[in-house]
Amino acid sequence: MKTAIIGLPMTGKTSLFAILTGATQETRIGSTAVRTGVAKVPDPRVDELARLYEPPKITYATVEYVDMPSISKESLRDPSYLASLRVVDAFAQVLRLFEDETIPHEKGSLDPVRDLEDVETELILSDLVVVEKRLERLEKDRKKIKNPELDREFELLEKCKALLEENRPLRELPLEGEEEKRIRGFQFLSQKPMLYVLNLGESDAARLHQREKEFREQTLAGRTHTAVTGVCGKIEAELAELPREEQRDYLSSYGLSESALERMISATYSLLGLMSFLTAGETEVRAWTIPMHSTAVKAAGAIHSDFEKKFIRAEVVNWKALMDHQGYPGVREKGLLRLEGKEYIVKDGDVLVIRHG
Ligand SMILES: Nc1nc2c(ncn2[C@@H]2O[C@H](COP(=O)(O)OP(=O)(O)O)[C@@H](O)[C@H]2O)c(=O)[nH]1
Ligand SMILES: [Mg+2]
Repeated sequence: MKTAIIGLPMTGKTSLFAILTGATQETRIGSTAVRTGVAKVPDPRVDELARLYEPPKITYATVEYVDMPSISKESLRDPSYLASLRVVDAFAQVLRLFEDETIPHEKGSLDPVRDLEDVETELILSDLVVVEKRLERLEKDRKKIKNPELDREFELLEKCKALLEENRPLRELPLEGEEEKRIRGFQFLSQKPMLYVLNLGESDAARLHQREKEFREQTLAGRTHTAVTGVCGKIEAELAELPREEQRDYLSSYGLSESALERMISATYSLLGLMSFLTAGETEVRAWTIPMHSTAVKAAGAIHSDFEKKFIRAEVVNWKALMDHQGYPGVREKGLLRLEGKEYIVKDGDVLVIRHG
């Protein structure tokens, strides 16, 4: 899973990228380089299972973050900038709410809703150019050849155009059956699921969840495929400097129970409809990311394509049950280990053993 961190200049994108990925913060103002980093998905279930099995290898799920140079009319005309945006699964747009007179804001004042709308408009205009070009091409082709495929694509793009012209993002376009596949190839920017990251000042840290709630209810009402997480860049940067065992206390002194990374990941997972299952044993404890409502055979395929092809059945137990009974002999004895077939719908926190041919 790949998320691009986007937004206006001086909103805290690079700072957030550094917090999430542990990359060194070389804040080069106005930098045009695209940086990619990997964040481990914090997962207490993996930690606990690893304490039980003490395996030589512990593997967390990972998320890739891309630190994008600021978004603007100009940057959105740069083909390599566009290419970097097109390939990601989701955007995280940083909205600046922290005040700091020494750090100028491009628009001269703090207004997250305005910033959100301005960036949205740029994404919409960028998609509109693509749609119009393709429609022109299709119009010519349809005069030359009769092909129902072209007609359907034309109809779909006409719908896209109508929505974009209302200044609405393609995220909000209801898609039926085939259309989903047909539109995918375009990798439209305004269609990407959007996580808004409110970068709050320190004085707002204790009200972080309140600010999220207000934003969700007031600003995001009716905006489908969007989510919000509040972060306080300053606090998170200080947090990263602390030894692990002091981090929880530091967070809870601000009334927070999770770090920005944890909150951003869980918001992104639910925005994208993702979840994790686990595998655990003496050799490795590992978390795997799959779409919600995946079948056991699909989960097997996430581990190895051969497991999917030669799937026989899955042994399934909830991770907590496995912990409570200190391993497989215990859960077997209690009858908590279930045998499931191909069509079993895997649940978040299931520990799987795939039996395959
Ligand atoms: N006070 C304060 N300053 C911040 C915060 N986040 C970032 N900054 C500062 O704002 C400036 C721009 O940050 P940067 O992450 O480079 O922003 P970008 O242009 O969006 O990548 C830097 O001087 C940061 O130290 C924050 O939460 N609070
Ligand atoms: Mg930056």
